[in-house]
Order: sequence, then structure tokens, then C-alpha cells
Amino acid sequence: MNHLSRIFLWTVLFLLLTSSLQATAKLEIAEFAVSSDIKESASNVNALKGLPCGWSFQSRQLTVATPQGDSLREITFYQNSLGMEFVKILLGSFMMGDTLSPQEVHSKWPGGQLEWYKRSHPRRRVQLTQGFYIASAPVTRGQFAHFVHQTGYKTDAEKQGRARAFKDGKWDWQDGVDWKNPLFDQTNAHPVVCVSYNDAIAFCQWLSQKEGQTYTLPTEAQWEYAARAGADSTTWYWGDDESGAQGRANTADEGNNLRYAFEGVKDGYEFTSPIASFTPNAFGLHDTIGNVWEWCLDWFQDSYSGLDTIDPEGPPSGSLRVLRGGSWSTNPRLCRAAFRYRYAPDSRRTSYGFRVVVVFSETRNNSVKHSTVLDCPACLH
Ligand SMILES: [Ca+2]
Repeated sequence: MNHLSRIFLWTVLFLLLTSSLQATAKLEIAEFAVSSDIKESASNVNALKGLPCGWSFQSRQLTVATPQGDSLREITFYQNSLGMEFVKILLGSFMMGDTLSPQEVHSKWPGGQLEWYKRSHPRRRVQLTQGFYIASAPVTRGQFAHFVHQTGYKTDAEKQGRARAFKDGKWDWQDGVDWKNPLFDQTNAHPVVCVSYNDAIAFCQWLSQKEGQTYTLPTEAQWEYAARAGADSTTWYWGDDESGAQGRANTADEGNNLRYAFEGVKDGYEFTSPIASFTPNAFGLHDTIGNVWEWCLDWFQDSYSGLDTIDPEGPPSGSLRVLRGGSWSTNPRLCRAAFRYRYAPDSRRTSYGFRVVVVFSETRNNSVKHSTVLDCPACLH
């Protein structure tokens, strides 16, 4: 090989090596999204991983509330075939339970029972090892109507001819009250109410069959992790200030007929509000506090003592199911991220609703495998 040939060969080798290094760098940048100009394509790659069949997604900027103040954040929302929006929650761990002692809650907001506040103790670190999609808002009256229209389903309130409703200044059983007639005006954009745990499960079963994914209710741990959105050490996702509910949640506001209220809050809704009317938490989830109580999957146990800390699902049996988050009629002591309400599976009130999740498994190398995908020939993911 002569001198010119050697120079040519080394030049070719150098160019090949440089090209290879550039390709590797591009791959790493795309994977970890460290550069803003490729952020969109990188987020598309991540968003597509394991996307359920028939779903679409869209990223948009919105103002979210955090304990450090409101901020602008880009969040990817996923839509199923009904147009229900979801946020993807990956593996995580958080401090589950009340940041305040039962005595502190009791003295800060008199009127409740000390025993209620012991349910959220002992506070513990919980790990969630399975990713999940959680609806960005509760199931709406319109979505529930679609389910009823397709199945002819009768809710527990309809079968038994009554539900608990707020009337004449008090909560009581009212004949003829159900999700279509909660004794206040609703549009299809409001959360469905008067639904029992049984009704929520029936909706999930119908949607699972329709969509070819397993829809279910969030476990308490999933719910609280999502509701806190990283705000583990404060009472609400916006911080510890009760008046911070203004513009962020539909709670019992000042001047209502309920005998209690969030101090300094006038959200303008005496009953339910259309979903997503207020500033969401850092995950982009709306109405985790207030609007409607949300059924969770777990059986109720009166403390966290002895329960799993990895993917906890509550006790194996029980007689009561858990509700979380408070509602339009709820005072600050109960309308908190940590508070645990509970009622029988056929209970229904004009303040009870639910949101759904879709669970998937995700490994450390980010490969996603849906354990619940049914036959879907058109699915290319
Ligand atoms: Ca209100």
C-alpha cells in the first residue's frame, strides 16, 4: 500500500468513526430529551411506547399548581376512543399518609372525630412498581350516559329507587334521586354522581370490553400518588393554605348552605362543576380535590398498619370501599389528599363519583408490555 492509499484509508476510517459517534450522540439525545429543539420528537417516542390500541396523544402547555406556586408545564395527554383523557404515570415512590397528626387535624378543624384522622396513619413510604394511565378528571355524566345507552345498565340508586342527597339543609335519603336526577342542574360535562362502587366497576367492565384494555378504579396508593403529584409533604397539591383552594378546586365555599366551608373560598359552584374547570396539579390532573368523592378499588382498613408498602391494594376482604378527595360539599378537614372516607359498595350520594385507570407493566429499560391487551388486529404499537 502506497502513501496516498494509506492517507485515503485513514480518511475513510476517520469519517466512518465520526459518523458513528454522531449517530450515537443523536440517539442518546433523542432518548433523554436534553435538547429543547428535539424535545417534541423525543416526547413522541416516549409517548408512543406501549400506547394502548386505538389511543392518540397530544402534548400541550398548561398552568399547574404546586406548593412552590403555579407554573407553566408541558404535559402529554392520551385519549381513548371515547375521548376520555389520561395522563401516564410511570414507576414511583412517595410518602403516603397524613402530614398532620390526628390531634393536629382535630384541633385545626374542630367538628370531626379524632378516630377519622387515625385512618391515614402510620405515614409510610410506598413504591408503585407498575405504571398506569389515570384519567385526568372524573367520569362525566355524558360518558356514563353513553355506557347506559349501550348496555341498559341500572344503577344501585335506580334499582332501589333512592339515593342520599342534600336537601333542605341536610343530607338524607331522597326517593327518585339518581344520576339523571341529582336535585341540581348538570350538563354532560359535569362528573356523574349518585354512582355506587358497584356502578363504577360495571362502567369499568363495559369500557374494558369495548376498548380491549383493563380499565379499573385506582388503588388508594395510586390515587394518592396521582393526587399529590409530588407534593408529599403538604396538605394539598398547592400547599398547606386552605384558601389556596380558590381557583383550584370546587369545595364547600363560603356562603353555602352546608354550615362549613373553605375559609376565603368562593368558587361559584354550589354543587358539581364541569370537570377540569380549575387549575390542575403538577401531573395535569383535575378535580382530585373536591367536585366529587372518588371511589377507589381497595377494601377499607382503619389504618395503614400491616398493609403492603409495594403496590399496596388494601386488605384482602372487607365490607366497606374507600372514597377519596372530597366533593363540592366537603369541608377542609375531609377534603384533603390524605383523608380516607369509606362506605358500603352500594352506597350512593349526589357527591359520589369516580375516575378510572388503565394499568400496564413497565420494566427498567422502558420496554412496555401490556398484560391486558386483547385481540386488536389494527393495532400497530
Ligand atoms: Ca363549591
